[in-house]
Amino acid sequence: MMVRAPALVRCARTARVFSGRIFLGWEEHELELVHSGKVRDLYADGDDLIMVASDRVSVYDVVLPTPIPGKGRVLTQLSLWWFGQLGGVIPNHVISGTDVPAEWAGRAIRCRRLSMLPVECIARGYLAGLGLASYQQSGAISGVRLPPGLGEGSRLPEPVFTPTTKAATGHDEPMTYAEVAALVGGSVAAELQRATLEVYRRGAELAATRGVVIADTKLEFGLLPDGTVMLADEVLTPDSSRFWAASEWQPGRPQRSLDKQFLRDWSAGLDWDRRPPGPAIPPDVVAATQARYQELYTRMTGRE
Ligand code: Q0Z
Repeated sequence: MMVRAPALVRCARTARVFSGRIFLGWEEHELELVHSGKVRDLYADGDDLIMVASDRVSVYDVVLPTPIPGKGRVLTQLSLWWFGQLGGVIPNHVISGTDVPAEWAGRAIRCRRLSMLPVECIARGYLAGLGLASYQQSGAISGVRLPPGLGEGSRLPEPVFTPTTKAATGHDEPMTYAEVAALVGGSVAAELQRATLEVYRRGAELAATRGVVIADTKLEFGLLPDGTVMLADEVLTPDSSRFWAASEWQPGRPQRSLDKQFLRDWSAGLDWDRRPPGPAIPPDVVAATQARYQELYTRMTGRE
């Protein structure tokens, strides 16, 4: 994990009382960096957390040295929009998309600190990645038998809940539903499965009306002190889900990524072993990728 000095940021959160009146003042204080991910950072601000999306981008799990301008804003605004759309499905950790330090405006979310559940909750509606590998080996994913004759990119008869472990290091391992229940208890496991499949169904259905296939998605959940299960982290962004153009979808071959295909096509032509450090991205590929993220956001939300 990358360790950085705490950021000194301006935060309008301090209430002070003078002669019976409350003043909300701008005051500088330190935020402690609690996690640094490949493309996002997580800070603590008192009891709250602030999730900050950067413009960093990864291909084949390697972060490239060149940022994609606007990517952090697009992913943050898309996630906030989905949290709003999905409020009736499950409560979420968002406190505010605007009460954040000015230097992170538009690409940070203030959220409630939850007790995170140690399960990556994945819903799959199409066969790709580890779901495809599992199907080809055993004809099943996460203990759910699938019909024969499916191939890469095939649509599943219905979405399947395919949870995995959250490994601190190394790779996440598939879990059966029974293993999730043994880990978090039967009633929480049932809620994770219900909410994961419902978020995926609603997201995929809405995306379909905009010409976008959401093949699968990974969600994270946490608990309030009273035991309420809440949706946390990011939701239905291209960093947590596979987005394909419906017009290009063709089962039986690898699908083209709606967001990262220009990066993949360009990097495939390089003499690079897909290990760090990654190569600098040329300006035309940056511009094309930036336009893809922007277009995806506008297509889904109707916003600029
Ligand atoms: C999210 C992550 C990121 C690196 C912890 N509401 C919450 N309460 C407690 N913990 C988390 C959340 Cl969202 C939490 N992550 C993932 C996010 C950078 C890692 F922005 N880890």
